Amino acid sequence: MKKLLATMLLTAVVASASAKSPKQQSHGYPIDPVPFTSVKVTDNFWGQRLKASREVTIPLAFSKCEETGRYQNFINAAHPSDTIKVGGLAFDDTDVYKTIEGASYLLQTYPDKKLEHYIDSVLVIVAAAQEPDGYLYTSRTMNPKHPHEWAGSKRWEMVEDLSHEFYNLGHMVEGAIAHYQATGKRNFLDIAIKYADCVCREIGDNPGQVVRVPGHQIAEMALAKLYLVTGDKKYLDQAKFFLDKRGYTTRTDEYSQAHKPVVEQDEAVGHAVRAAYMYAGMADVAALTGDSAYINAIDKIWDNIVGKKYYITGGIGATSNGEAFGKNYELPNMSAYCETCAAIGNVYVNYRLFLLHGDSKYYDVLERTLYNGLISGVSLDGGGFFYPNPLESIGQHQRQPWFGCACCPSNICRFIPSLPGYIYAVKDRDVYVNLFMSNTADLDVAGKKLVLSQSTRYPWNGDVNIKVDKNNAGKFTMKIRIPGWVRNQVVPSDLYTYSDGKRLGYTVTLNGTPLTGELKDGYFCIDRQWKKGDQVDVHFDMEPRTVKANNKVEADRGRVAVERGPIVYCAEWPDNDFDVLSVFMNRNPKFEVVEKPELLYGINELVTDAQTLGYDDKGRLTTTDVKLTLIPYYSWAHRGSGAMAVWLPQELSASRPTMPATLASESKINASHMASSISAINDRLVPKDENDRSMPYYHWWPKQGTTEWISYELPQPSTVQSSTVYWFDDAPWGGCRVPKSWKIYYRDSQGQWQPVTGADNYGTVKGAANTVNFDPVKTSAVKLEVTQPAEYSSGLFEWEVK
Ligand code: FUB
Ligand code: ZN
Repeated sequence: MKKLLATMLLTAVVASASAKSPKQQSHGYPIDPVPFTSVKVTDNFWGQRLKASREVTIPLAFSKCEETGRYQNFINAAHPSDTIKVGGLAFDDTDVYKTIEGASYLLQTYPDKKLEHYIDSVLVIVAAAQEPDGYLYTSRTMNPKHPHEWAGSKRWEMVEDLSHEFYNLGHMVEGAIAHYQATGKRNFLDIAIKYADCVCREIGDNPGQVVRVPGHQIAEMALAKLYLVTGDKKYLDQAKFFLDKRGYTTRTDEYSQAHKPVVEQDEAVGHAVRAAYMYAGMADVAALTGDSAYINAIDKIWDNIVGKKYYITGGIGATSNGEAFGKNYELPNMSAYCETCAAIGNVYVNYRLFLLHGDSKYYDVLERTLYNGLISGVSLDGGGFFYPNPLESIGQHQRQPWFGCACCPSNICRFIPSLPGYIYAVKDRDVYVNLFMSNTADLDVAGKKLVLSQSTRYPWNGDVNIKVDKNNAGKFTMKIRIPGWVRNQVVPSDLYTYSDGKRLGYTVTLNGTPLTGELKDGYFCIDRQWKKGDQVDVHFDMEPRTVKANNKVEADRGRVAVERGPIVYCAEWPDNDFDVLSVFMNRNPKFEVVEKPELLYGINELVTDAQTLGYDDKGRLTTTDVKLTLIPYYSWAHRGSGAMAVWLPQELSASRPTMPATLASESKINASHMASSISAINDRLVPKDENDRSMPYYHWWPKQGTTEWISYELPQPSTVQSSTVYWFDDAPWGGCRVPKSWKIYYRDSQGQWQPVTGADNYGTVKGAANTVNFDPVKTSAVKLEVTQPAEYSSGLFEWEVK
C-alpha cells in the first residue's frame, strides 16, 4: 500500500488550507453541540477504546481497503474498460470514505503528518475516479457497459433499490467534511461538492431531471451538513427533497421506509440502519427548516422504538430478515440482529432528539446503546468486529477482523473517535453534562470561555467529580443528567422494569455542601455564579439490578437480565464451568461485585448463587448449585467461542435443562462447507415451528442449486435406523428453501459411503421433524446429502440420528 500511494503522492495536487473558506451556517438546533475537538478524554474506560481505535481499528481498516481491492476500484474507474469484472459490493467505496472520516477525527486531536499524507495519497486515486461532471461511483465508471449487477444500466436507474449511488454520496460528504475540518484542505471536500452538485443537477422534478429517493438513506444527513459547511442552500433543499418525495416514487415498501410519506410514519419499520439514518436526517432538516411535521413523526417513531422495539442492550433491528425492525415486542435473543451500524444510527437519532427537546430521556437511551450494544460491535483491542450483536449464543458467533460487507467496522472507525463530542452540550447559559467520563472540556457559554473537568471511575462506580477549571462566563446553570437507571427507570417506557424492589438514590454536593432540588427534564440544575475551583460531587448509587421485560416480549418471558449502572451483564462460558444456557436464577438473587482489573481490560464481575438444570440418565430433572459469574455484555466473545446469555431464566417455563447426550451431539461434524454456525445442527435445540428464529440454524448460502453434505463421525460404531431433519426455509424474503431431495448414507467397512436401504420417507416439511426410517445398519459414520433447489440454498436447524 505504502509504495503505491507514495508514488501517487508525488503527483498529488492538494489545495492549500488558505483556499477560500465557505460560510458556516448555524445548525438550527435549539441546543448547541460541544464538538469532540473541545473535549479531551482522559478516562480509563473510554481512553482505552479511543487508543484502540487510533492504533488498531483505523490502520486496520485502511489496510483492509487496500487488501480487498477497494482502492483498486478507484484506480480501475480512472481507467475504465469493458473487460473489467465489477465485483464486491456496490458500496465498497464508502469504506474508504468512512475510514478517512474516522482518521480525520483523529487528526483533529492527534495531528499526524504521515497519516495526513497517506490520506492525501488515497484522495488522489479517489479524485481520478470522478467523472468530469462529478459522478463518482466506481461500480459503474470502471466498466459502464457491464457495471455492477446492482447498478442498473444507467445512472440512478437502481438507486431506490440496490445501487447505493446516493449512499456513496452521503458517506463521501460526511468523510469530506470531517477531512476539511481536520486539515483545512479542500482536496476531499471539492470532490464531494462536485458529486453533490451532479446529484442536485440531475435529481429533482424540473425538466431534464429525474425524481429519485435514496434506496439507503444517509444523503439526507450528509447534505444538510454540506449546507452548514458551504452555506449553499441547494444541498438542504436536496436533503428535504429526498425526504419529501419518499413514498411518492416507485418505491413504496416498508423495508425502505417508503410505505407512507415520512411525516405520516409512526412506527419504526424496515431496514434498521436505513431507518435510523432517515430519522436522524429528518431531525437535521427539521432543525434547519423549522418543519415540525418531521419532528412530530420522529417523536412518534421514537416512542414506538423505545416502547416496543428496543433491546435491553440498546440494540435495534430484531431480525436478519431484511436486517430489519421486527413487529412490536418481537425481540428474539439468539437471532437478534442488532447490527452495529444500527446501534450507531440509534445514537445519532437520540442525540438529535436531545438537541431538539433537551430531555435527558434521549441520553438514557443513547447511554444504554453506547455502553452495551454499540461497543460490543468492536473487540477491546479494536481489531475484531461483530456485525449482528445477539443476546444469546451457543458459540456460533465470533468477532471477525473484517467482512465482505464491511459497513460495521468502517462505521466503528468513524464513530469511536467522535465520542468526546457527546459528553456536553450548551444552550445559552445552560451547560448540560450528559455523559460521565474523565475529561477536560473547553466550552463556549454565551461567547465566554468555560473550562470544566470531570474525574470518575464510571461505569464501575457512580462517583463523578466535576470541577470548574476556568470561568469567564459568570453565572450559568449546570445541568447534570441523573440517569434513568438511578431513578428506577430502565428505559423511558414500560418495555423493561426493575424486578428487585430496590430503590437507588443519588446525591449532589457543591464544594462539600449537599444540594437538593427537583429534576427538570431529568437534569439536576445548579444555577449560580460559578468561580474557578468550584467542585460538584455527584454520587449515583450503583447496585446490581434485575430487570424484567414487558410480558408481551415472548423471548424474555420468565427471565431476568442483570445490570449495574449503565452496564448490562451476561453469563459467558469461560467464567462458568457449566452450561450457562441451563442456568436457573434464584428468586431474589444477591450479587457480589468483584473488581477484576486484569480481566478483559478491567471489568467488574457480578457473582451470585444460582442453579443449573439437567436430566439424569433416567430422564429425571436434576438441579446443581453453582456460583454464576456475569461479565459486561460488551466484553463477551473475547476468549474463544461458546455459550452466552443475557436473559436468564427465573421461571421453570423459561428454563432449558441440559438435554441428555445423543448420538448426534456426541459426534464430530464434517461438512462440504464448514461455518461456525454448523454447531447448530447437533445442539439438541429444535424449532417450535418453521418461523422459530430463537435458535441457531445452519445453511449453505450463498451456494445455490448444488449438492452439499454433512457427516457425523459417531463416538463409537453404532447401529442406526432412523434420522430426523428440521429444515430451515426463510421464504419469501430469504434465499433458503427446503431441499429438492436428500439422502442418508452410512460408511461401510471399506470406508466407502453407501446409501441406506429401505428408506421410507425423505420429507421436506419446513421447521418440523422429517423422520426417515431405514434398514438398521452398524456403522462408524453417517452422511446427510442435500440437493439444493435451483437458484436457492438449503439449511437446517437440527439433524438427529438414532
Ligand atoms: O447497504 C449498506 C449497508 O450494508 C447497510 O447499512 C447494512 O445493513 C448492510 O446491509
Ligand atoms: Zn453495518
